[in-house]
Amino acid sequence: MAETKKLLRALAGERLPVPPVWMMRQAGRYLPEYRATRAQAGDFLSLCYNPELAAEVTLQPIRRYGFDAAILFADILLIPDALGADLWFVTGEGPRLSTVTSERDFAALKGAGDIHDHLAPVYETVRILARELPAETALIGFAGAPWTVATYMIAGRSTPDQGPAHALKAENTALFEALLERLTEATIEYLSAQVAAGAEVVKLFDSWAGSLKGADFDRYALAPAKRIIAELKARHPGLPVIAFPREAGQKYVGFARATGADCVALDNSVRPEWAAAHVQCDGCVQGNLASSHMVTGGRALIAETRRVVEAFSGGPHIFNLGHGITPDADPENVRLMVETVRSMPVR
Ligand code: 1CP
Repeated sequence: MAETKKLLRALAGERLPVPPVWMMRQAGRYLPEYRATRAQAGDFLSLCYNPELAAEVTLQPIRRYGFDAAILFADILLIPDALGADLWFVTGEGPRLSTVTSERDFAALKGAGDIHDHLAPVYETVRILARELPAETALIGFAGAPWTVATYMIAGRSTPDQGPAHALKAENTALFEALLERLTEATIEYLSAQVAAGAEVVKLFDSWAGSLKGADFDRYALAPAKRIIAELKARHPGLPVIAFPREAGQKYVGFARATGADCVALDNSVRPEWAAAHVQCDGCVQGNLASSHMVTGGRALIAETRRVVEAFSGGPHIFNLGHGITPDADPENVRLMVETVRSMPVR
């Protein structure tokens, strides 16, 4: 049967007259219905581990906007939680974790194969979504890439420059690499279980890849992605993978080829015209409207949305933002973006 889901067609390398569209953090605080369900769950982590409510918030933006893809509602920090780190969220500030900076901390972590009991509610969310999503909507599972997750585990919180992780990498390389290895294995286990539960695509978020330079980027961003993708594709032949080495800059060139990713997601620090010439030549790209337009709206939103669609119109493209939508965004601007993408003259 010919594939009918537009997202899967783009990921298979097809250039579509109208690109599929979805949005990072599309289930989130800018939506009043999300805030209501989160209040019902009590707090953010309880929402992540409640399959019915997590499925509900995943579906909310699909009902509202008819996006071509739904992304599982969960968080990249559920892996450290499942490995036995303490995790909590401080309202208005973000995540806090117990830190891993010594051999003793590392020895207390669970093995990669021991995460599934803890993460069973997430797999149940995927099963509910696979059942309830409209036939034309693709289901994306995800995990954080090992480097990005390690930056939170080492620092115990979000850091502007990933300083503590860079310090451990320099001062105790063996421990740092052991942590990345554990995370690589756990990520393979976690994503593989999401696929078994019904995820049709997986995305690897390396949000802090941009702070790895030169050989460090190849060793700690590119190599783990390559290994995760190879193992997932061995276990699930034909599984499409989106990689997001955020702020990789010049390192976006050749990243898909080097890692085996079917698509690279672009942040908005790269010009779409440049990326069309240097990245899209290897296959599908995703991106890359600045999320600030979801706050400001108006003619600039329309003009920049058209510019992104135009720039990538020569090849396979998935329309998205360059990073997650922010809580201060206006839901009506999201509608304007989707309408603009879908009402452009057919190419
Ligand atoms: O208060 C709230 O309700 C929580 C806000 C929130 C949300 C909606 C957090 C806390 N996580 C999420 C969900 C989430 N996180 C999804 C769900 C699906 C969707 O996109 O709709 C996804 C894919 C993520 C991924 C995620 N979490 C990333 C990678 C993508 C990115 O934004 O770069 C990262 C870095 C996180 C960590 C995280 N989770 C939440 C916060 C506040 C943070 C820290 C972010 C930072 O360090 O700046």
